[in-house]
Amino acid sequence: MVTQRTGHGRLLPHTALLALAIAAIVVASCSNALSPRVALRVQAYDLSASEFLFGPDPLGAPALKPVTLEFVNSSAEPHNLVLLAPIDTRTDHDVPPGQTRMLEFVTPAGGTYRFVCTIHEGMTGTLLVR
Ligand SMILES: [Cu+2]
Repeated sequence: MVTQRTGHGRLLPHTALLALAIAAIVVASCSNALSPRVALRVQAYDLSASEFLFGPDPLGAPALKPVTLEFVNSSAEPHNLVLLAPIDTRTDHDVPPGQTRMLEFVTPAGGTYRFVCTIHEGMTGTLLVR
């Protein structure tokens, strides 16, 4: 009696745990593959011939979501978009006027994060995640 019960006791939890682990992996990979990426858009534009801005600023985004960020250079000058750590992703250095670049990343936890153009000192923006 006692031996049989411990025998079942050993088998069933392992089988159940294995099934749960497989189910968790399947659910996790499915939800990643199927969850649509959040579309964000930010542009660089000219305030004057020598003063450039990002807009919108702040740029809002949901926390912990895969996003596709479209960077549109609406300016007459080349610019770039660099999202600083912990996001740590960037376009190429010179995005010509009128061109668009796409960046993909997962947003961090709620907070404010800076992005900059490394060509123009002081050209910065804020990603507001919540
Ligand atoms: Cu710039």
